[in-house]
Amino acid sequence: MSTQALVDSSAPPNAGPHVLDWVRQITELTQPDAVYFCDGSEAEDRRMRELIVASGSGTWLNSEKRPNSLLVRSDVNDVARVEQRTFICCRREDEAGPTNNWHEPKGMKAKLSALFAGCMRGRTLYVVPFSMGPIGSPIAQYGIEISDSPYVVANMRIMTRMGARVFDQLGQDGFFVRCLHSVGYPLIDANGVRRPDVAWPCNPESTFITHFPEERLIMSFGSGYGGNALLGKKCFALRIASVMAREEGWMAEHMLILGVRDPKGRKTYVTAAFPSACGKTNFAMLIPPQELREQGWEVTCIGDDIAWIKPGPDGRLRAINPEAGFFGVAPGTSYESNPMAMESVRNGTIFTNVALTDDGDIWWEGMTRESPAHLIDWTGRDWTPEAKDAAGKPRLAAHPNARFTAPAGNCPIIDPDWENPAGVEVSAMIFGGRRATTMPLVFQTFDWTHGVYTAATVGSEMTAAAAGTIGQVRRDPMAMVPFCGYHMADYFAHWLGMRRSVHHLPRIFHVNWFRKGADGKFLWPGFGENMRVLKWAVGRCYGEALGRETAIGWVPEYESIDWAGLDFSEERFNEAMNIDREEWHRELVMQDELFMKLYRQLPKELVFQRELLIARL
Ligand code: O2Y
Ligand code: MN
Repeated sequence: MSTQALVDSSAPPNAGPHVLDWVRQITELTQPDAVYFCDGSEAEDRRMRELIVASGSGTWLNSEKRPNSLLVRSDVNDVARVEQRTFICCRREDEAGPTNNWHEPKGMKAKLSALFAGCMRGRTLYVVPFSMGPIGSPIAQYGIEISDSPYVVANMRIMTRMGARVFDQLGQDGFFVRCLHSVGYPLIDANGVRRPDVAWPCNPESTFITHFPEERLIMSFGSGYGGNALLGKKCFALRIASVMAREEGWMAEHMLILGVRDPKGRKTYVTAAFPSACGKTNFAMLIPPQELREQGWEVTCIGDDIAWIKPGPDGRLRAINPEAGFFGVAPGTSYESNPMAMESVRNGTIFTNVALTDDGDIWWEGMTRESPAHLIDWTGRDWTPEAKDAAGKPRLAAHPNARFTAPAGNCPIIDPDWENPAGVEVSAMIFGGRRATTMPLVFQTFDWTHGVYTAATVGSEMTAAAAGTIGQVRRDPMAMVPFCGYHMADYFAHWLGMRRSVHHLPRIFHVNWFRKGADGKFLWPGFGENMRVLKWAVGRCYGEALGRETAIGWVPEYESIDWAGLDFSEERFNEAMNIDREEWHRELVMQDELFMKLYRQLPKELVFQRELLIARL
């Protein structure tokens, strides 16, 4: 069949000519056997899941324990985002900045065209129309992902608003981000010779995750996993959207959004940015301690990973979660650490690289205190608690980056306004990293500029503190280093510039749940107890909670934190809140490393902020 016939025979009547043109062009390039336009229906989802099972990578879970849920095992070489093969391809290298891998667009396109040529032979090309954010929202954006992976289709249906309604929204010429993806494993070669498929096709040697911000185009080749393949998430909602946001005066941030309902019934929305693997999903679904719940405190979840934030008609910042699901890390998630995440994965969930129990359910390290006596591990092998790897170390049943893809609507504490097209008003923003020393449990910055400086210098320790020295700190400003589609210094300037278009700026806080005492143990219990810090922060937004001015910002006194139900001594609190001048001087020297790297374009206000802090200390 001709390309034109392949596309036109399966296109829905509401797909615009600009959509069809692009699909024809990609069909011509990739040479699939069939083209299929996804409608987003339940029946279609069932077919996709059946295809995943038929491919050998998926297994239906016990339908009584996990209705409509799948376990999928990826190839062992395709298990995580691949930063070293992720590129920003804009015309000028200094637009991408020193924290991104840059490639000149023409050369990258040539390389990719060769890879994509014929790469879908023997496969079906799926056209996946999707919306990031509630369809019709003034903050939402649309995309179309072309992919040859049913796993991508099924995950995109959970993570985005996917389906034919998006074509109505696009009309005849509406803008959409072009997202092209292939697992890079054609079943027929250029000579027409066929090869059998494998359970999880991928092409790790030729993997490229590329972004063309000027064209609003994403091209991803060779990986079927997570952020490499579900292009709505990191690629679109952060790397491309950050560029769009800068040009259009809004913000695309690596932030969770939660709502805090206080005993007066007042609702306050807070966003928070922590680097990957710092417990963002746990904080987004926090259950306050019983004593605070009894007072009437409640947390609701809007999103666990990404926030799009725009000045509303009243000049206040309003945020949406552009996603519709959670792509959460499974290991460590339990009814103790995050009961709401556990409830969210009870049905309709796709689990990737977790272990399978003998009764057809899932398990991962940290899910229960005791591990089952027998499992099938994430690679499909028998597993017992005594299992060892080749080096004689205990063998993990689930991959450390094993994931669940669960609909956000499954979360019992999902906020009633999580799909409000107007978004929710942001009153506070919280930043934090994983710091064993230096950073107190919490402080409030003095103003927006000081807040931007604080967020721009967030970091996490890479190694534990050794005797007499401090572990090296990896800076991850606003937790955006892996996800900002342009120069980080210009990104800081954009943050500073938001002052001009926003009338009532959110309060900015810094937290550190990971400070350690002299005994090497965490000082702060974390998890639900973080509500006590959140309560203080919310109180600050209304001028109701007391703060003491210090060199680094406003801090709570022991009496300003609600300790109901927690035995936490003033001494321990003072340790967790200690501001040690020596440590801060070292911190400021280390911050210089980041500033030097970005110096040429760094807004001078941030340099002044650092000098002011030195003077105050
Ligand atoms: O390994 C991946 O592809 C996922 S990385 C990820 C997934 C969900 C939310 N956040 C992240 C992250 O790295 O920040
Ligand atoms: Mn993330």
